[in-house]
Amino acid sequence: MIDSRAMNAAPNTTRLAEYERFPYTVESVDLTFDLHPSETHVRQISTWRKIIPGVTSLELNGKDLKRISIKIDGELVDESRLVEIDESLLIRQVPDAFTLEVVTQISPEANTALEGLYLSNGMFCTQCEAEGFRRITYYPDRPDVMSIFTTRIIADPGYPVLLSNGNLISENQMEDGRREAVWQDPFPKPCYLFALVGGDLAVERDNFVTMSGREIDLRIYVEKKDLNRVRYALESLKRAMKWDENVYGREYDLDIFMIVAVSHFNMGAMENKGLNIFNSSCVLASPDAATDQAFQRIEAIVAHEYFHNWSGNRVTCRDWFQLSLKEGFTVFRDSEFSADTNSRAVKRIQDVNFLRSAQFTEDAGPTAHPVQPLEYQEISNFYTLTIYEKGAEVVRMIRTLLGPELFRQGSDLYFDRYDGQAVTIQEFVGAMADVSGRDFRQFMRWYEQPGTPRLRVYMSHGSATGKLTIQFDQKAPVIAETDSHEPYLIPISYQLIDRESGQILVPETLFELSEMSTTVTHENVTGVPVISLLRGLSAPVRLEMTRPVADLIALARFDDDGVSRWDAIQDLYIQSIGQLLKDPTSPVDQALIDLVCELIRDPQMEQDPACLAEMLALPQDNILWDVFQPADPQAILSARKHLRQALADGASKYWKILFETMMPEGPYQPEASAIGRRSLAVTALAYLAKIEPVDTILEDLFTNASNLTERFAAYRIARSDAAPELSDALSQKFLDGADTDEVLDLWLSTEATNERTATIERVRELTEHERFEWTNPNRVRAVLGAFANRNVEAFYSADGYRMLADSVLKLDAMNPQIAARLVMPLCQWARFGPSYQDKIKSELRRIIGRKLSKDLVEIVSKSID
Ligand code: B3K
Ligand code: ZN
Repeated sequence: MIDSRAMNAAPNTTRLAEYERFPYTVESVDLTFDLHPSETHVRQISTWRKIIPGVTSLELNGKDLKRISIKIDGELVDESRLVEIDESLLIRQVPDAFTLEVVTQISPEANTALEGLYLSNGMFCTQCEAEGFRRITYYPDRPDVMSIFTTRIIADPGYPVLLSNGNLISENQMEDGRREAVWQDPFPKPCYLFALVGGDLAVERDNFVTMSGREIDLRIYVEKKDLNRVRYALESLKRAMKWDENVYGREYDLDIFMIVAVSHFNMGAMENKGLNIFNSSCVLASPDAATDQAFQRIEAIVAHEYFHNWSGNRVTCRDWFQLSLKEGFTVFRDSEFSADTNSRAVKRIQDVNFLRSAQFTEDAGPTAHPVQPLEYQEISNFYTLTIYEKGAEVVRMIRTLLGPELFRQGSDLYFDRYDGQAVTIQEFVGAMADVSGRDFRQFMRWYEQPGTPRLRVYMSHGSATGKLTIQFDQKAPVIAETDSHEPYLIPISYQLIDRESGQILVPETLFELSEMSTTVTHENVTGVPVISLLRGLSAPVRLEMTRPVADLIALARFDDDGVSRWDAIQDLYIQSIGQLLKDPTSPVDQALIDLVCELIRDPQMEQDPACLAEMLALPQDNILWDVFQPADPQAILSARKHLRQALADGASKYWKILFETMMPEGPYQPEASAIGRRSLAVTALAYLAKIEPVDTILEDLFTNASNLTERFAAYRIARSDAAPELSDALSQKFLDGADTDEVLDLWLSTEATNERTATIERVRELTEHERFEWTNPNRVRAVLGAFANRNVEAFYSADGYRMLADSVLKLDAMNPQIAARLVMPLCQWARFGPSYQDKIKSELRRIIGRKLSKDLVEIVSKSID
């Protein structure tokens, strides 16, 4: 047996409690890059001043750097004054104020981790957040060291476009034929916001006039083949700029804003000052190469990165424990932007669904952590759903408690007070406290305690007296030890409606639960009251309440809150799946089928087809696995299929007409109402395919579609329900037409997940496909991420786990961040029944027995002892 602990020495832990200020200020940083694929030289000239007396040495960070020279005030520093351990370089006996000159050599083409400076399809690009700058030069790689950066880039003529942050100062042709560009960013920034791009790129330009009348030059740079797919992102950018002025009073500050699309990127995008770098899949869109969902994602991500210019860049994080300061707030901002731009109800349903299915799972599992974590080994592992999505929910609750006007005053105060500084979450909440006079001490537990609190609600109603009592009990998250848990302040929005008529009996009320248990009463309540709870999901808690079927039906029929209606029908689906798990032959409750038919017929629903589509979608596996513990994924899968079939049969007379009437006609428009109609039409077609052959419809739809959303739907439904010949033919045609990477990824993920053909063997074949690349995270996510997260049948088997573990090990040597993400489904073993657990754990043990990156060690060792 291999001693894993010996192979993977315990990595250093960084702790919030040990935060110390950096003892120097860096007044300016001048960087010169001499770009070359395998030997790039970086010269840093920076000026330093000591701010903490008594310190005599300077600690910098560096990783995988070839050190060429280090000079202080023009003098070479002798090796005897240098101590290099892990990722830190100590220079001893430095003066109180000095100029540092560092020359390093790096190899962008050897950089498959995609952190620091690397090559993507021959283009030089960077990713520095969180700790990538240390792969470029020796520097204090921490967000609280802010400086003014000037960047000179020199490159061969094969790289005509040379970009960095800020304003272009000069460009010139050098005598040796090479070219040079100099950029200067006048705003002090931490090095994680540094960016550089060099390549042969095409550009699309536009401009935006700000609220104070300044004209901003907007540019999107892409590989030449992609120039016809940038317009939508550019339009989205302008909408986001306008929205941030209108809603937050925030104006853009530089004269130029650039976005660059790159093919190889670890996440969605990066908010580098004035030079956002995007995963090409999050910026490129055209009707024939992006689905409706991709259009909406692109709009949201363009906005998110743009919003960071204030929430993240102008006011940044003191340390990485404050990550949610910028991420939670910015996700909240982008979700409100999407809600204002598209359909508010649908956006909120989608966000709530995502939070519950993914963040709640994380918050109950081995990597659960507070929104403001206390410690980490590898910060890259903390770009989590908790930091982003739960962080956004916490900001949403602040707005709910304060109301929109005070919240805006708080945000104005925050930006004003801390402009140009690196601050903490406490300072953000402090600004909200100052404008409102509210005491946020108890509220801060949302940032401090991990886990999802639970809410139980008991109601009693005297029909004779009209007295209604509602008891709200909060319970500690399942992962927290009850005795260490302090009660949360939970904003509970509720309303009471009459079960028969839907009439509002008690209008929407916001109750702040601060104790473990509180009872509220309402007098003179007539009728049969049904409670609509946590409206709009007013707090990120789990509702533990078995609600009578009749109540849920009333909520789904009548409630005026979209989330609450959707939640009610989801609860009915869950109860129905529970029945099927107990007795797979039991019939599905006719009341549920009648409800579905009624919702389809409801003229009000016709106004909001996207909402109806959400209500017709069954709960995701993750949600069901949480409810039916310990989970049996294969049994749950068949119960869910059974319910889907019963709904398809039960509402059989509606599917065809719904499909035919909902599919929008005319030129493709990626706007909310057309997207909603298409989404309902496709949902209906998928149900129709369960009750009768739809091959002709699918073939027609595939051939005549004016857009990728419809063509993709035809192929996807064919893959699960058409005759095998048509299914194979459409798969081949879809691949033949996949002339962009994004369409290829849709094909790869469908082939890796569809119910009929996505066996493990098929998944392996996909990794051997000529267009698959292990070094491109988008390809890896499309095949292996989709397989592990969305192909229950093939993945939840010994061979499935082995295949994922093999892939994780292979990837870890190239790109640790991606390996650490991909391994997650294995780390959730504790949710499953014993027959699953042992097989999963044995793969985890095999992984931990190898020499691993610190990213992967942290994740795997947290999930297995
Ligand atoms: N701030 C970046 C994420 C960087 C992740 C580094 N591992 C994108 C975003 O949230 O806007
Ligand atoms: Zn962000």
